[in-house]
Amino acid sequence: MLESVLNQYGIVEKSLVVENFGSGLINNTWKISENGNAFIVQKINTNVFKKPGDIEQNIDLIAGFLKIHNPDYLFVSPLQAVNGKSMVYANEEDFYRAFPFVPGSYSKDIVETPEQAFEAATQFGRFTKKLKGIDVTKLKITIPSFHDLALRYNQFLTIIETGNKKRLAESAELIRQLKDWSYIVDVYERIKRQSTFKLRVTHHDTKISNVLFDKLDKGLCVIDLDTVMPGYFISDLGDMFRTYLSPCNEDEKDFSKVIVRPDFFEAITAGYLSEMGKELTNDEKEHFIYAGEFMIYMQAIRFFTDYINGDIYYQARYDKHNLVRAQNQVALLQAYQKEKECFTRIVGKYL
Ligand code: GN1
Ligand code: MG
Repeated sequence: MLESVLNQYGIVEKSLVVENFGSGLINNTWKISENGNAFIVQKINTNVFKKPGDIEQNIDLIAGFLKIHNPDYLFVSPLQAVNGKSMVYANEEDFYRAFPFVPGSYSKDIVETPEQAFEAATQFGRFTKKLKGIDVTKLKITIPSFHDLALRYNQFLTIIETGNKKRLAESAELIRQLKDWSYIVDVYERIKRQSTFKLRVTHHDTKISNVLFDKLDKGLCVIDLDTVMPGYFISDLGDMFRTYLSPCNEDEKDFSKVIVRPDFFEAITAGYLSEMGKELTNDEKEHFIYAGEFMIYMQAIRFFTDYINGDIYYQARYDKHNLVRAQNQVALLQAYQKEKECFTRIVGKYL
């Protein structure tokens, strides 16, 4: 299959080295190397991205805007296939696209140092800032209601009424805890009504593996732009808190290892605000710490809903994998909330 995709990009070299690349749960990604040249090829999950053409249009719109307004910004555009399109399909329904591999770049799955967190947060802040001025209403919504916490919460309420009774009975304590946090949804409902919260070009998947670093560990650019859509800054900032603060990720089963590191919180804050500090409104600044609660809570609900649904969205590698992920995120949110006073002091230094 991959061979026919590569052919459509005019790559026919026989001595290709094909490696799996990255650790995403949704799309499949490979690195293809041939004689010192390298490409990234990605298969789009069309169960999640129902209209892959929309992704292509968004990337074209962004690339066009940057070319005029910020030509020096490093933006990795998809490669054109022989037929001139940047997306090809094989098997009638599977969509693929390819990117040039940025020479000397590498990506990482784990944030090891506060400096790396600072670099990543600077990159995601810069991405939104460089796209200031674009008409966000022209961007396609590649996943409808993707970070709409109110909708996610309603899906959770529905599934706890209609889902698998045995799995629900075993999860009573977790459900109680998730319901106790419903005030996080109320805050979001208010945000949606406020004109003081701006819709900006938002990445919506700010995990560390979506940043390219150079050999000196400096951030180069952001990648994986499928979920770039209009959104609130709390999505991007909050997902960095969610994924960089703890030394372990959402798959960790030993929840005593799920802790939050204030020095990493400070690094994210400093990096993000170095780009976005002058852009945020006062109301947005007041929700800086809320961003983490918003994203961690939403992810807990999404994993749990999928677990009760029979693991149809997130690839589960073992029976209770999505339950463990949900419990892990609950532990993370508890640890996060314990540090709120400390976070308030840190944010006060930068805002
Ligand atoms: C998915 O596939 P990946 O790792 O880029 C998900 C994110 C979640 C994440 C949790 C389109 O991202 O929203 O935060 O898993 N992406 C989509 O690991 O649902
Ligand atoms: Mg992604």
